[in-house]
Amino acid sequence: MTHTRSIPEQGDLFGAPEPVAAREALGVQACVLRGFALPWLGALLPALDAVVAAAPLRYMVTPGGFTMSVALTNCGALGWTSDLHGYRYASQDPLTGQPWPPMPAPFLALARDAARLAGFEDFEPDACLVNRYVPGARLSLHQDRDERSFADPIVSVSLGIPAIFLFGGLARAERAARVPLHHGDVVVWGGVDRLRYHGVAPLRPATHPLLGGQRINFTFRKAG
Ligand code: MD3
Ligand code: FE
Repeated sequence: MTHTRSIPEQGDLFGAPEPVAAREALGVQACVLRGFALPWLGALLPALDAVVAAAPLRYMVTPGGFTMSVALTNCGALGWTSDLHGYRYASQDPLTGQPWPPMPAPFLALARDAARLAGFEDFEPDACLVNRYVPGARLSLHQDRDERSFADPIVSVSLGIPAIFLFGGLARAERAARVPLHHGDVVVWGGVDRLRYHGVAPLRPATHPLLGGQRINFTFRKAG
């Protein structure tokens, strides 16, 4: 893949091409699409309510015996889970014994659209992890390595109160950049940036007019 992809454009009334979203580079193959999810909110929020009604947000335990400060659930064919035995993707929700709720159509459409804009055609996510942060919740630096292949990108959608995303390097010790993420921002990572260490700094108390005192993050992956 080249590193100078053309930005998809759409003409305005006067024929001048206009970028469809502000694309901010985070790395060679990582970028933030500021506000990209905002036009989708009317479809995303009711679909999120349906997912959480079928598969409630819950606090999982890590293999090290710590309870995560981030509550999570999943939709799609596969869902990420953690317990004392380890991390893995599973087709059933361990809490209900049922399959995870299906990935809502607007979730999938948004993820594919964002991936394409970032230069990754034909992204077919089969897993959407839903993370919920309240003030004080955090995600320590880690790599996403539980997927079968690292060839596909990861798309993340931020909603609600802001967070500082920590974007490190391929070694844990590398100093992480701090990237503020706001309601509606979408981030896409792939290729050479796929295995970079990343995390989320402890959330500061805040209130969002639609979502109250919480941040919701969707992470789309091809896990299987
Ligand atoms: C950077 N979640 O669930 S998604 C996670 O905001 C996770 O809830 C974060 O990290 C959140 O695993 C951010 C971001 C993400 C995902 C994969 C990446 C960032 C990445 C892979 C490489 C580099
Ligand atoms: Fe991660």
